[in-house]
Amino acid sequence: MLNIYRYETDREALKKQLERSVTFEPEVERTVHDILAAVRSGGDKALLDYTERFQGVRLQEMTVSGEEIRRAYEEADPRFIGVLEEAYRNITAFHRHEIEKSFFYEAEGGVILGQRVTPMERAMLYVPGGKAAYPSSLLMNAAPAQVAGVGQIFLTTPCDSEGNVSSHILAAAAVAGVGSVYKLGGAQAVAAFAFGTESIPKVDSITGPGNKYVALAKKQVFGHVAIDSIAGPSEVVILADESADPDFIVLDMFAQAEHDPDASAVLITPSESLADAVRQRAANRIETMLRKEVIAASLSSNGAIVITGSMEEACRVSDSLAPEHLELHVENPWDILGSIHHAGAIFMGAYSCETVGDYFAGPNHTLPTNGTARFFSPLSVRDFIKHTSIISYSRRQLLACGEKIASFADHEGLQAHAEAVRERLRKA
Ligand code: HSO
Ligand code: ZN
Repeated sequence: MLNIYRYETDREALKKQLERSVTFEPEVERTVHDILAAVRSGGDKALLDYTERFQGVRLQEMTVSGEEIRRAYEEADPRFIGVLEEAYRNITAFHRHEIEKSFFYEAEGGVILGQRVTPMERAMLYVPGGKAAYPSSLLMNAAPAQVAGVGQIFLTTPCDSEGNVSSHILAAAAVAGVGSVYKLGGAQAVAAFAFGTESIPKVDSITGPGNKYVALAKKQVFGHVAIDSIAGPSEVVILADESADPDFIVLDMFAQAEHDPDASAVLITPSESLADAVRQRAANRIETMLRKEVIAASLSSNGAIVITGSMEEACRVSDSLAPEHLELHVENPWDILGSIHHAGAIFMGAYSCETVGDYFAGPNHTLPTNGTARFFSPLSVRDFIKHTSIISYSRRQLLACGEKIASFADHEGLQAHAEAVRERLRKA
């Protein structure tokens, strides 16, 4: 199930094993395109028609009532609510550190320049239904939007054929104080919030994970609204030395693999004995796992154990993958942190496993996948704010440099630009 590759000699085979394709089939692109166009022009009726077709229910009411949300909260296991509340506090506390301040300063000659930070007014958070209906993702999307100061937050999650949505999602919505919950899903929900319909408000931002229809719909409405990154299958790279516990590594690899047959888990280590122990224990332990088929499919098609010549080389291999999650199971993780440049989140040492970050620690679990950690960042408060430049020149200040500016415009052949300045110089 898990093959061992020697980096020195098996580089090509390893490259093949870890190759991910993130292309969307053209038929899916077309379907999504048609859904977006239909909802954009047909509004509520098109939205309800698609919901009936894909969810199997003609909705009388598109929203979940406050009463239903309250009931989900009250009927949930109070210990689960307690954990949700603590996780939500941790996530909120972390995201408060991301708040950006406006700045203003006095430039040369007393000119005042600045950048003002304001939140988006309306955000839609998408939470998938079915087997990936994760309350954790709801908290991870709601907290940064709330900390940013977004005025109105709408949550949408697809309902089942009876028109019901997951009670765990509703309980998490109650914990996060999100009271506006819609039962819509798929590309049609993205379209409705991107363009607005008679009953759905047009929003400024759409975030949250989803299936390929949702991902493509987000991609296609980008520009009409802001979106977060398009998440691919989840990945973990584990860098480990002799000091690592092979059981911890096996379970952390399984944790990644159980998400999806396309998920990828890779151990990179200079230690031959650790590589062997992990392979052996993974083979023994898989039988005990409830999702063993998914785990086995993921590990055999996208998993690997890589033996490198040194820890420095292991760091370079990890950097070349720019993994979504990187765990450092080494004696002194802080010593090698500086050798890692590309990763969505780095988990320091044997007791900082990815599960801690998925649910509880505070940093966002929406992370750049598929090598995009080279240039993208985790979901954050920054995704829910925007910047406005502020420029303030007085008459005297324009007089001092107006001719230079006008001559710049002359060089671009833009007469009105130049005259806009010279008129002021003449009248001064
Ligand atoms: N590992 C996933 C997030 C998640 N795990 C949700 C459990 N629930 C992507 O970072
Ligand atoms: Zn996870």
